[in-house]
Amino acid sequence: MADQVKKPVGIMETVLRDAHQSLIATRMPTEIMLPIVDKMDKIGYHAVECWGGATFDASMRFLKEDPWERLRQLRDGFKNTKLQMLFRGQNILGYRPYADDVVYSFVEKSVANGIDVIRIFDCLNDIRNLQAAVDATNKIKKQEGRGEAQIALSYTLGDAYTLEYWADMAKKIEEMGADSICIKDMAGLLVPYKAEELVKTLKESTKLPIQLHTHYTSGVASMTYLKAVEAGVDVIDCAISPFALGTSQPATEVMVQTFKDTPYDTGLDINKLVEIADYFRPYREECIESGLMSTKVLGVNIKTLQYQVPGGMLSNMVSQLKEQNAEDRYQEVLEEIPRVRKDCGEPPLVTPSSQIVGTQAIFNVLMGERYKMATGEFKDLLRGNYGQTVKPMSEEVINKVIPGEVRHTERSAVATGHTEPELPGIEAEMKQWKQQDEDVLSYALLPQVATEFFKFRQAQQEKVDLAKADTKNNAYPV
Ligand SMILES: [Mn+2]
Repeated sequence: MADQVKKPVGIMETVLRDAHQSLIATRMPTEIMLPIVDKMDKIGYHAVECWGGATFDASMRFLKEDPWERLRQLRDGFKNTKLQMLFRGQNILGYRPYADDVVYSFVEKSVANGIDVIRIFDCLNDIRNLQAAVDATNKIKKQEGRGEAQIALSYTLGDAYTLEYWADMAKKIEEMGADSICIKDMAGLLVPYKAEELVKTLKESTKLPIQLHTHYTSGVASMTYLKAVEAGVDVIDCAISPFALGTSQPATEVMVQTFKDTPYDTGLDINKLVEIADYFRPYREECIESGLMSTKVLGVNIKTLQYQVPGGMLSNMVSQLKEQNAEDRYQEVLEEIPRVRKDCGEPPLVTPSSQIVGTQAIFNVLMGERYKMATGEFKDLLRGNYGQTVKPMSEEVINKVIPGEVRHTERSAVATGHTEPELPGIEAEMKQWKQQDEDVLSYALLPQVATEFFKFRQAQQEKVDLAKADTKNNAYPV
């Protein structure tokens, strides 16, 4: 191998975002992250992923933390390492399409508070829903010299998803002005030899760097990375070992050692990585002890490959069935999911399409008649409000669920009527809570969760102020 040209593979570390999202429901607080940031900054990672929809939601909802403040603190510590975030296209970090002014503002504030790379995906792979976020990132890059747009293809299986389909997508992404492409295999469906084929095809179709993101859920992920790296993939997403495997990513140290002394040698120092692992191990033990990390997420779940259902969707499904006292219908629902997916145009299963398809499958099974009832979100999907699917939807299902209704063919923001600037109205609605510009965006994405958080923040501040108050002179410090 010595005479081969060196092509070091980059490692993106996911422990501060996807790894804890996948293993402990996104509950890692900032205080666990900060003490190790300095050491992580000296590793030489391609990037560290630290922000996204779930981290944004969980930090306000459960941890009572300001996600923007977390980002600023991480930025302060990471002096040499790029920080990366995940972005749901026109849905930003939320669950509905927003007008373009919100997308532009969110991208601007993300970069201003510390993000370098924005990974943008759409749950239907309708790339029209990615354009505003890519343009917004390129605008900031021009102004600030910082900010990269990475487009993620939501990887999935089905008749429509041929190598030609992915090659064509890669070309379109390059034309859109993205800086790199990610194959986002959120369910762990990409098996090793298919990965080799796919990476080779993408490499022939585009000059953009290719990054691979997968989950260990189905047990094949390390082998998938091996074949993908041999086929020329540029960066792989990994998690430090205490937060790796199971529904998370392959372990960073394992991949580093795998490629050591090969042309793909990452150049990362295993001894330094061991120190990072040593730091996170006691926290992992704590999470297992408290039940936050369940053994259910740690093994191999072969149903993922069998039914092509992402791990997170499986656990959601189980808890939804539990609530209905219908856990015994699990197998039926599992078999219904691919049928519902076919009916609505065979979309990838990723937030929010995964929840939409999963919940509808549960309805279909529990009601004893398919589409006797449909969720509002499922109707919206049929109406074209999320954008266009690759395959046509079932006319029969459309006629049953939304008979006679208008169906849209535009990109999601236009289909749902979000064509006028939204921010002024949103700001007017929440101005009593505003302490920083970023608060308007938090409220825009999660109005209820943000309001609860703002109330909590205010209560905390008033308590602090009271303690500081100079009661003798009836004066407060300024
Ligand atoms: Mn993921």
